[in-house]
Amino acid sequence: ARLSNDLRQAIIRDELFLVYQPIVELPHGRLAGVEALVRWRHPEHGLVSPAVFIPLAERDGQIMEVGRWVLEQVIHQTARWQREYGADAPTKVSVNVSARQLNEPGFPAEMEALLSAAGLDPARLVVEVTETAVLGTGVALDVVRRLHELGLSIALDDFGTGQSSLSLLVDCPVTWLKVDKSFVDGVTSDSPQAVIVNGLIGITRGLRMQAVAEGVETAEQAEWLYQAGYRFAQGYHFARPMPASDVELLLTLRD
Ligand code: G
Ligand code: G
Ligand code: MN
Ligand code: NA
Repeated sequence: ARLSNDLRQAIIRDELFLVYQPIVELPHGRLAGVEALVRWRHPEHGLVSPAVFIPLAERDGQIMEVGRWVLEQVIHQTARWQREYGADAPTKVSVNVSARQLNEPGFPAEMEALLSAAGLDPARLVVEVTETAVLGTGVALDVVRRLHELGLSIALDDFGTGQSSLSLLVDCPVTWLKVDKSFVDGVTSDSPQAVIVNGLIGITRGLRMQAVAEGVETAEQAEWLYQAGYRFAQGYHFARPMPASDVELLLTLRD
């Protein structure tokens, strides 16, 4: 309850901030995009993980304000990169959207208003949703379809760990399949996870989607994934989540 009250003040007191984790192209590791991840610097407890406060905010409804703040920040940052770096700007910026936001029928209109106010091309933005969030109700699937119609692309996050319904890949306009770290962790051993990660490449190819391997931590995993057909990856082996200014350093250093 304390933390929940504190979160109410966090936006006003400017305690939330965003970091961006590079998504890279294999095998060379060229920057393909970034994923925005929210952080909370609590005045007493220091950094509070979104793994703690996002579920909390989902339960008490504050996710609507937190989610809106995240979206505004991401859209402004992306528009600024587009203006200042043009063709060299991060091609795609991903933002995580929670179940509550997806169940808000007004969400696509809110998204459209924010994009047009910032003059941002919707094609720059990727909305990351989880299987569980989309499967909840008919509203969520409809909202996802409308976001796609606006020109945003959709990423299915943590794929394989939710209520993995393959029919979702049929019903939902998914462009990016983000294969969860828990599977990627097992690729270099003779494991069921390796078989699944291998198999998902065939599915994404056939369905004209792109697979992204999440949580890549070693060169061996990166090499294995490349050999298996993966062209996109994300993880500490390549880069940790970083402030926007560090992303700009990468942009100026890029080829
Ligand atoms: O960044 P980190 O690995 O600590 O994130 C932990 C969890 O919080 C992940 O599941 C991630 O998707 C989620 N998360 C991070 N930032 C956001 C955000 O801006 N919105 C939502 N809804 N979830 C986020
Ligand atoms: O649920 P989602 O995939 O959005 O969560 C992404 C989270 O995973 C972020 O909090 C990010 O900090 C974390 N992350 C990204 N790459 C790695 C990695 O290589 N190893 C570990 N342990 N965590 C990672
Ligand atoms: Mn994500
Ligand atoms: Na994920």
